[in-house]
Amino acid sequence: MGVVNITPDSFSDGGKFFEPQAAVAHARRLLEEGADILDIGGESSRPGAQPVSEVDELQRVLPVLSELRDVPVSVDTRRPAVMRAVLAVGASMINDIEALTTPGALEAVVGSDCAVCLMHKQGDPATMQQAPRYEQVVGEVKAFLSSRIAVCEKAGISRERIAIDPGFGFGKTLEHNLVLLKRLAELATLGVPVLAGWSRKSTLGVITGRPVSERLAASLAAALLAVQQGARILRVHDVGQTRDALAVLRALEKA
Ligand code: 7PM
Repeated sequence: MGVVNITPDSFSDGGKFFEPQAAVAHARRLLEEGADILDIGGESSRPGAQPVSEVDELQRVLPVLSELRDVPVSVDTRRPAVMRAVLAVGASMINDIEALTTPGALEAVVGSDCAVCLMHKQGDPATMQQAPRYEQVVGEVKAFLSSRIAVCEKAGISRERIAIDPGFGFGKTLEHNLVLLKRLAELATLGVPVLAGWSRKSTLGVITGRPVSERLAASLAAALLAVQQGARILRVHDVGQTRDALAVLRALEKA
């Protein structure tokens, strides 16, 4: 899954893809590099990001989405009205960091055949990194995702449509993120594909001491480790390089 940011305050791209045409061009490049699906978002979930109005979010996402009707596109949004609007113009997946807990979100997706990504987070983006606390992080994340799968199925969203995500960096310390990565296979036992997003994240900055522009090697290492623990979808900025790293893993599996 290739990340296409359309937010002017996007943390790793400096807002340079805000113009719809630039975002579409970036999306096309990620597809050429081997992305199977693109994740586009008009509201930054970065801690401390400026809130974006619903109208602004739609004005950012819809022009890009309508240029990408021929390819699988996931839309990163928490708003039911945005979900309905993007599904009406052909979005393939809703990537919701709230795991469809917002009132009206389940109803917004149930009538379509889109895929959904249910992500775990603790707290809200503005404050979630201040003091994340868990008794047992893997058990709590797994129980939350399991209950959201059950709620979705009860609402009429079949399992085949669902992916789950522990939400690396979303209300998690370095240690929480590492335990979740080490034991990611335990989430895979829930029986739906696991999505992992480590690309360029600040946890990798803590581990390596490097700024966001220098986290490619660490991102590739984390991506491979996630796949070794059962991840099926990788949310990444650097699609071509991730493809190459995965090719080495695949070659090893065949040997
Ligand atoms: C700070 C925290 C800055 C997170 C930027 C981010 C994920 C996501 C994002 C993820 C799913 C980023 C992120 N991360 N959706 N959206 N899983 N499903 O690195 O890990 O772009 S935003």
